[in-house]
Amino acid sequence: MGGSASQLPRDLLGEYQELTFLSKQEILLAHKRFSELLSKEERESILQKRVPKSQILTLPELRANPFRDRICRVFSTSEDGDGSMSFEDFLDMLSVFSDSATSEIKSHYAFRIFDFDDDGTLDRKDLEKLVNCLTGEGDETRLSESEMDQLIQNILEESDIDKDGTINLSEFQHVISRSPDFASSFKIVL
Ligand SMILES: [Ca+2]
Ligand SMILES: [Ca+2]
Repeated sequence: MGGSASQLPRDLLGEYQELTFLSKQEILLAHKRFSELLSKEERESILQKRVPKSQILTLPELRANPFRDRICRVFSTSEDGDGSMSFEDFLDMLSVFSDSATSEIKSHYAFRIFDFDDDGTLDRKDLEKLVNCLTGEGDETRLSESEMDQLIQNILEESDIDKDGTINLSEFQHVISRSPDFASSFKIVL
């Protein structure tokens, strides 16, 4: 690493510590990793720059995540909907996926990530995509149509308390609260 990378100003570091679940060390590491995604010239003004989604997805911690596209989409504040991230978007993402984030925050964002069409509720189509993300694209692991129907039926029976055929945020959080492993699995650590 050359010495030309810009430093994070002290007052901003303090502000980010207050606004996120991240420690000082985690913020500094995030700053380093984010600046490595920028060219030398861009590093001079890191806080004004956005990194394209394709670059963000080169991070091994995200590349391995089946929900990587949705994660970029949910945390990106880009008005073009292109999933590009500013440094603050990047910090928000790491904050939610950190060990210190509450499981309420985590489940709130998990819901948004799984809500593929961003309409505020998980319907059969969202659940189908969710299951496909988890099983992978391969023909061998993919569920047959009847297996998929059965699985979605089971998921809805478990979670759709008001029986309207979809899972809303509070129904989702209710299910998540019964699964103790969720918070520890919803994690990205640089
Ligand atoms: Ca939806
Ligand atoms: Ca419902």
